[in-house]
Amino acid sequence: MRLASTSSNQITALCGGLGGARLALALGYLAAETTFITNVGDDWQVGEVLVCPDTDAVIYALAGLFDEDRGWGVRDDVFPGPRENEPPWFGLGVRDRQHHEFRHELLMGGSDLADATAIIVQRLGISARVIPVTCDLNSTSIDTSQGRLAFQEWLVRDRAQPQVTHVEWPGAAMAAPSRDVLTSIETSDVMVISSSSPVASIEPSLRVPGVREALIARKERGGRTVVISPIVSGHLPVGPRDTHRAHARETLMQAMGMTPDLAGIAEWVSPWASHVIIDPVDADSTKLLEHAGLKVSLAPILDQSIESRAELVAAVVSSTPRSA
Ligand code: FO1
Repeated sequence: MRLASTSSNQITALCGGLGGARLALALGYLAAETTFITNVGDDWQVGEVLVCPDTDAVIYALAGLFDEDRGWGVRDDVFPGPRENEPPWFGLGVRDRQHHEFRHELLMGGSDLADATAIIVQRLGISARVIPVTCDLNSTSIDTSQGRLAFQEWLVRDRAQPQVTHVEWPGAAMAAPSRDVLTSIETSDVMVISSSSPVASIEPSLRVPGVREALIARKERGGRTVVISPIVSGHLPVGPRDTHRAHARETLMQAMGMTPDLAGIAEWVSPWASHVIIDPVDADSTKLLEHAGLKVSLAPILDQSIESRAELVAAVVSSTPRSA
């Protein structure tokens, strides 16, 4: 399949970890002219080093290093076990740790998170721009039946089991968008939102002052903002990782008062998005999404074959939606 091309640097992606990595892989050569704005809600201090799972998933995917099976970290990495002062349940591979240590040096040397990320990206020979949405702290806090937990404690240590009463971003009001984030949202030809978890991966970025407003202004000007649906309701999760991800996504959506289905997605995105891509297995939800004012295209979302990825990207960049 031939993909429509865009002129230089005209795609901006607001993305989470796995969703961002999969988009980067699907975009192929178009990734080089894409700005990836990444979620920092999952960022987390492990011993001495700051780990940025969503930013790193995108970087690793762009560098051809991403472990697609695991859904995080570096492919073929080895895990020698935790060091002192590190949680035993959060594994850092050797290559992954080197990456965190390099970022740590840059941060200690006075770079902010965006500059450190740009240096890392350049060192890996990546042409795309990768910008953490903010250089300020904007961690996701999970209020549960067992008290307040950091996102990784809830997701990884406790396997998303504690009942969630509330999700919060205590740092959001004081966070400033990183340089070029708002301009990229305002000026790119195509804006694409790609995540497998709306609350964990996208909502933290929308809470950074100015980001949601920039998306709303873009929509009002008639700009194209395409959401790749984080939900494919016609597919049951396959295997324990997928089941865990789906359970976490649903739990967080419910805690935010969203219904964990395509109706919930429609309500969530319709104030700031113009288009939504759903998987062909969900074609019978087209009317529901159109009713929310969204233009709907059908393209394979979960299938990771070359053909399916090309079809997904064609739906993202095409100026006229493929009719559903
Ligand atoms: N997820 C796990 O389930 N177990 C881990 O030990 C783990 C370590 C880890 C290290 C670096 C990194 O970038 C991500 C890591 N993740 C791990 C994934 C991460 O917790 C989440 O999948 C993301 O935060 C969600 O986007």
